[in-house]
Amino acid sequence: MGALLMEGKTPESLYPESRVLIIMTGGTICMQPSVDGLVPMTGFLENAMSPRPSFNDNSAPAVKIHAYKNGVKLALDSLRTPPSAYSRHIRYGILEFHPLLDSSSISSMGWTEIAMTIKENYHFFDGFVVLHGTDSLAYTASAISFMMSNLGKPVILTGSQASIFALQSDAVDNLLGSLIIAGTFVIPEVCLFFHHTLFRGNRTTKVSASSFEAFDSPNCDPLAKVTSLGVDVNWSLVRRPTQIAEFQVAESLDTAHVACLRIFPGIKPEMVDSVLKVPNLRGLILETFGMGNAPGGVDGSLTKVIREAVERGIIIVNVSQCTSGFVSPLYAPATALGRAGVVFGHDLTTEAALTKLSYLLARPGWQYAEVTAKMERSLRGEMTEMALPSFSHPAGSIDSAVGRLTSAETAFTALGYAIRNGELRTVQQILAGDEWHHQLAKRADYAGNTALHLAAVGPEPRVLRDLLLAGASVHVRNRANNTPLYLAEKMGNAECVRLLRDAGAHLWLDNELNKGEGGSSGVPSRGISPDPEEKGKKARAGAGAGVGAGAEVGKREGKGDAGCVVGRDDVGAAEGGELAP
Ligand code: ASN
Repeated sequence: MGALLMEGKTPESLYPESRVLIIMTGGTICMQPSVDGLVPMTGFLENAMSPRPSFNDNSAPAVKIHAYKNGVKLALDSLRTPPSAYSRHIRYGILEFHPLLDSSSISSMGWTEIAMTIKENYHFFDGFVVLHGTDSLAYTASAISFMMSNLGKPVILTGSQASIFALQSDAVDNLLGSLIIAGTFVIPEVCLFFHHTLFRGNRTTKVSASSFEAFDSPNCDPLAKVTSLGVDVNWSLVRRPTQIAEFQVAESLDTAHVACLRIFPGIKPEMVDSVLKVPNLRGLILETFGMGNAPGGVDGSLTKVIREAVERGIIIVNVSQCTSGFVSPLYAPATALGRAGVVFGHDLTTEAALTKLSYLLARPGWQYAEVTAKMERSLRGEMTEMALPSFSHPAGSIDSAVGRLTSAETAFTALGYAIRNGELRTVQQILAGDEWHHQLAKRADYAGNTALHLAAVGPEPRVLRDLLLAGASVHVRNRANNTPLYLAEKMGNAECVRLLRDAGAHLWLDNELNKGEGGSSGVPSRGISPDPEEKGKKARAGAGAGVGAGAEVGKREGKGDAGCVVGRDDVGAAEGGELAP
């Protein structure tokens, strides 16, 4: 199916659009030479993206989209990409921060600004791309990953080693890859995309000052790779919220009272002591040798200095200077540090350790014991947790045949039946197996309906609750472009609606601005024609939940696979149920 091109008219497309907000903070990607060296320049949308066909299909260039900044509603110019390999356009606008920074100057205030901007705009976009300099990118990615809890949508940070205005640059690839992933896949993590690779942000570190392959994630495989065929997502690594709670942002970090110190051969205990005696210091990241070793000193004086600091309430976290591997009290020097009260950061990067400690120290009311305990556990996938023993249900322990199903297809079909019939126990048995079974909660059938879509129209809300707790995404849409919440509302499943909303689900706002200014040539309602009768119903439902009439209003064309009337005029493909909006 191709775009309908009419001479002299705005080209229209039969492909649906996703919507992504780009947040521009600065960095080389937007820099131009000046007498003072390279400096960031404003006007990225007009100057860098609009002239490039891969970022602008030249459809309706006047379309405005809404975004919020500090409570002010802004009308942003938007552009859209040509259809991607996933048969979607990505429509995007850019919010530029002032001033734009070289990322070496970013501080925790910048992290708060990024996180709060995403929070303000969370309900209006399918995903977020943050453009940022590379120098401190891994710190920012780590910091905002801790600040955000129950994230349900992709947040992708990227930048480039050469300016987008340079003849040879990595900027276009990095930006386009980020945009397509953010608008296509529900990867609900803070990620860093660079050189065709999507990393978990809090696992990254900048490994090259000049190469286009600037980042690595030495202790965690990439979440996705861009190949000539599309995007290859490693779904088994992707983390999802597994509690019923809304997206939240912790506004502040305490970076003012933490420090980082790299141990070197011959380091004097007095040097370490003077850092530990900086007034009001609350935490120190100690970069040690290999598996966590530091010179004890002939008389153990370094260990003594450290013990005294711990006794004063300073949290000292041991991380390795090596890029891969982990720290552990294996060797005597590391054991001595552990006995002195040092916390072992396992395979945390320095960037993640520093920002995690800053995040934990800023949580109101959290004391030493709580902070150190949280430091040793993974909060956002930032450290490798001890593998839990995986157990597959022994044959016979489950009284129904589904327990012995081996093929994913068959198991998913059985899960679907159980959900439709409200058989809670059977659903629990299927999901309670090993990781392979657990993944079923995230698959989709040929119509793009995930288990959550089926549960939303099913008879048993407790099934829906268990799926949410198993990590099912509330934001995935089926091929008709409908979310589980939309289906639950339409079926009048009040308890499912409540659970889904508690888990952060929301209906989509239509863009009133475009209705006003662009009329029908404005941003299409994701390819779905609103049915006037339904629209009234949605407006009421939406108003109660603090949102307006949704763009998810389905066209009454027939029964969708979820056993509910859904639209069919969308072409959103499904891949493992993970295709987003
Ligand atoms: N100095 C630049 C920055 O971090 C480096 C870059 O973006 N490649 O802003």
